[in-house]
Amino acid sequence: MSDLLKKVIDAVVDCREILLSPFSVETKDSVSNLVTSADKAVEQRLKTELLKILPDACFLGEEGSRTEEKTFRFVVDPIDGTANFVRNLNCSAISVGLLKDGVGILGVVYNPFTNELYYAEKGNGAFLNDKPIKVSKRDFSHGLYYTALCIYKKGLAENCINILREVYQQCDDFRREGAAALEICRLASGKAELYFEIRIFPWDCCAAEIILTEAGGVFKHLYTDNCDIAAPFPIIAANNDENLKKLEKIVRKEVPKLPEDYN
Ligand code: LIP
Repeated sequence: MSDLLKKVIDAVVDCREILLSPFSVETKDSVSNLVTSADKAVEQRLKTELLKILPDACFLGEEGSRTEEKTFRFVVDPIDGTANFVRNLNCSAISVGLLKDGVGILGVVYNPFTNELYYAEKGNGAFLNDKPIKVSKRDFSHGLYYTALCIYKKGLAENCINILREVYQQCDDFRREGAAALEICRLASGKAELYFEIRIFPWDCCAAEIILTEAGGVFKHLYTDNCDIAAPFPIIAANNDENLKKLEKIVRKEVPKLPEDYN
């Protein structure tokens, strides 16, 4: 493990006590879009600590922290699965990805409630609690499909339901946990095979994308020529190329291009 990865992991795990302490809750632009004092405290702590570790980097956080663009960029979701966190469902994670020229080189996803620590560094494999992880070899018909119905833009739910209906007829079963970073790490650790989310933000999936690809999985941003590094996009992911292609065909049939009211 590189010194950089170890320092990033230490900074993430050091935020554990914030998530285990009392917090206050506010709503952002919709009743479902919550932010807590813990989200804000973790984001501020990580912005300080990560930029100490790598002063040449810039920072992009879900709760609004954003510094001037540089070659290296930390992309941080202080609490992925905030709605779960507010309800004490213990299915939330701190997610830190590091990009170099827009390409993922390091990812850490940490659920302090279950002490699950996923991490990866480009070219060095993926790990869960220091044990190597790999995607499964299951085919589509035996695949477990993770998806969401677009909580922050429920007008897109119909598309997601139509895709779910089609995938469900051809896969084994589906799951929804409400924390993209952890769900994508389920694919990386061989516990699930398929993932689609119609509208996800970079901080939700940046770290998990690196962990999944280092575990042998595949990940694809659809319809994106976004120059805005904080814009949402649709993603698909799978344990192998064959399953990804099958999933992509179903998705593109229902959503051939970005929907009109997407952003
Ligand atoms: C959440 C994601 C989840 C997605 C939700 C939300 P947040 O992240 O992890 O998978 O479906 O819309 O984006 O907002 O709790 O950090």
